[in-house]
Amino acid sequence: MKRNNLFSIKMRASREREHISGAERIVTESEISKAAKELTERALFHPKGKPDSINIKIELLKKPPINLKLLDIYEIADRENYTIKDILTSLFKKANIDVSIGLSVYKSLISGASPAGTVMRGAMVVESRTGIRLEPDKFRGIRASYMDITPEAEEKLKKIAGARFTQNMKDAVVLSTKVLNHPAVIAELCVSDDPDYTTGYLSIKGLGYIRIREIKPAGLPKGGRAFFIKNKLDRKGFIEYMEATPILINDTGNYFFVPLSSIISGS
Ligand code: PML
Repeated sequence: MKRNNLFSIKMRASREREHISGAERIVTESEISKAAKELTERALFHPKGKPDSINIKIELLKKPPINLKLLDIYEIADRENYTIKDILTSLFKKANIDVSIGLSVYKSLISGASPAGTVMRGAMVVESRTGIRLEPDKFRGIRASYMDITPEAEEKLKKIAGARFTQNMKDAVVLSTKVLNHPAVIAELCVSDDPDYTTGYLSIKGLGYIRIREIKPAGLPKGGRAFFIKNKLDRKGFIEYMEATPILINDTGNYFFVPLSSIISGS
């Protein structure tokens, strides 16, 4: 289906100024009301509680979105055979990320990566060899925004994921596909800050989105994202891409439920 005159619609919900949830869509004019209703309901019935403020922002996209194919999704079938440290160590090696830097980024995310020890609204941006953080505001971080998946591609994703499909996963793999498409990014690590959602992921350039069950203990209200980058970065262009360039996923890849060893040996 041809999709002209597209609108970005974003929801942000908070209570006593503290962020509870956020989500966004890219839709045609005729889809705006339905999408606004769905996003409002998501805000109202979020596991983190009732908001006292819901902000819905609707704007016409100034430029057409770039179409991308969704990353392939992997789920570690034998997760229970390993500690989280073993899994992250193997995956950081696979991603060419210095393991001690990777593990220290993971620890920052699960303890609150802002200088105040709170959850950041955006992502840490980390040089993969030095560990230097490059986001201009270390309280806020860099937020990937303006992305969605077409209804046709979402249907395909539901088919390949089956019972493993969740709304959180869909939003996350769409976001990660945008993030990994930037030439400087080699990987993205994510731990949800929702205390009940304990599945996270590491996406690796050239491989895909690797879902990691029990990436954190249940009940922990901490988490966040980290973008691992190569040593050189045009910061202005990077922020413009992450925060302002629209991306629309129009095709999906595969969903693999496989042992860790086969993910590590894949290319
Ligand atoms: C979030 O809460 O924003 C992160 C969701 C991570 C989803 C991981 C998955 O289920 O694949």
